[in-house]
Amino acid sequence: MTHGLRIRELGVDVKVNKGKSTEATFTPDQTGDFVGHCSNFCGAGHGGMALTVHVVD
Ligand SMILES: [Cu+2]
Repeated sequence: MTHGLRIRELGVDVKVNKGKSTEATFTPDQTGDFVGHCSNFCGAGHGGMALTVHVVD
């Protein structure tokens, strides 16, 4: 399946093509917890594909 990763508040929005890896580079300008989700509908587990990035000082 092709997946995606979107972390809106950090300006991250990448596609991850089936069988490939993708690199996302970003420089946060604020601290906090930022939730990202899969941005490409990928099947039954799609809604649970989330992660949290913790940005600390
Ligand atoms: Cu998905």
